[in-house]
Amino acid sequence: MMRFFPDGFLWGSATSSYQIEGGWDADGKGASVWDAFCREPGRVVNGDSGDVACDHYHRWRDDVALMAEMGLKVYRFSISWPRILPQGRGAVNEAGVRFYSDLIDELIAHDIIPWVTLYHWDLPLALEEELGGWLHADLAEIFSEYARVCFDRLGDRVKHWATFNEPWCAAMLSYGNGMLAPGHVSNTEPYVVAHNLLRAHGKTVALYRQKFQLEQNGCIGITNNGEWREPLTASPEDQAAAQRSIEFFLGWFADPVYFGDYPAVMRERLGDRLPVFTDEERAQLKGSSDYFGLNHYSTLFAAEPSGVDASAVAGNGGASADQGVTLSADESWKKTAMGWNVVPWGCKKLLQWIDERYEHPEIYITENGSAWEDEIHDGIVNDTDRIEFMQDYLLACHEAIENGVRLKGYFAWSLLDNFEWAQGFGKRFGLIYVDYETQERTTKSSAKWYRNLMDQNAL
Ligand code: PNW
Repeated sequence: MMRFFPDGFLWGSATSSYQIEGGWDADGKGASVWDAFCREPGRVVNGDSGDVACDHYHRWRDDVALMAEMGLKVYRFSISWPRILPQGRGAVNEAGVRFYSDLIDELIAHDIIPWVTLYHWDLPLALEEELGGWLHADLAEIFSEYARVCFDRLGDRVKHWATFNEPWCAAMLSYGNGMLAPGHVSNTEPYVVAHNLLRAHGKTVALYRQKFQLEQNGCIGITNNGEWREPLTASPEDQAAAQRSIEFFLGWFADPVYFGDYPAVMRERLGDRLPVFTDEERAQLKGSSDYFGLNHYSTLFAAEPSGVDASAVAGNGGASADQGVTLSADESWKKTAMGWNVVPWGCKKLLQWIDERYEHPEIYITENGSAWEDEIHDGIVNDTDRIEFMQDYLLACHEAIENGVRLKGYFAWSLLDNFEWAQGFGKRFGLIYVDYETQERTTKSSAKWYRNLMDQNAL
């Protein structure tokens, strides 16, 4: 049986600047916090860095040709802020603007829609050193000025913008458990950082809507990451724990964007550690996304902590104990090379949860994918695990659509094998295999399978 997706469904694939570009100091680019972080011993597996990565900064033309060959309709990528503004503010680096401008022209020439994220974690190092990065309230204004340059120079051709990629990671993994740059460990900083990211988002969307949207006729939103939390048992306590866990994860960022404020349960449990929005900020935030961008990878069980558990709660970051939820996995679940659980029905349940809570928004899955121990033999990468993963997650998406969820697009993470942050180059998420010695690209079996799916608009 063929399962068709709605007409106009957008099929694509995604990358981010630091993970693929390389050219870390090319043509006037400033350093980012990731350039510095990778140079700190012990931060990244193998001492890997994105100095060269997939060398996309020099190979972009060939990479667009590969995308066209694959049949992509959308290419989601991010702009490196310090390539545009080497110091984070002030003088514009024209060579940086030209790189993205040329890339966008090339995509459009191949009928590929550019979907542009303004921030995928590579903060200009100067802002970290001068102001303390996202801990500083001024970053909201400074970010919106950077965004203004992008709208002004590229917005004539870019019709799909996202302010931030996964602010949860930028708060919890960068400032909570220290896994991502700048590597702070704290149970107060994530809430301050998240607050400033949200303020920056609200300000930037207001700017776009007031000064650019009418003329440029594009849309703007934010991409959040959300994992599903399944109640471990049917008890009311475990059900409440699962709901609380999702609100602490996804609601933390999506509630302000849809309702203008944080979930009540966060205020109850965090008290003064959770900053307060001004009336103006609340008004700016409410309704500040034209679509619901979702990155989804995995699922865990959630339970009310009991006994010894209550003081040592398993979780996702330094401040993760704040939610007061015990997370666990089912032994029988298949795991990817990242150790993440493959649970397609969790994707369907999360889509339905979002549909209900946020009043039936248009949703785009801006990332979904999996890492496996891919090997190349005689020029072939037969990544059947990845095909099975995509097939099963897309079946779950299709069921959600049949149940009324307004899912409008799906972007596979990732186009190319790339620099997987603290994991370095060891984890391969790509539809295209990259030999990092020679920079040779080899289309994996999954890319051919995906091309067929995109062409038919059906599973
Ligand atoms: C996302 N987690 O990161 C990012 O947007 C990508 O840059 C990244 O390569 C991709 O997913 C795969 O990791 C995540 O711990 C990092 O829950 C960590 C988590 C989720 C997403």
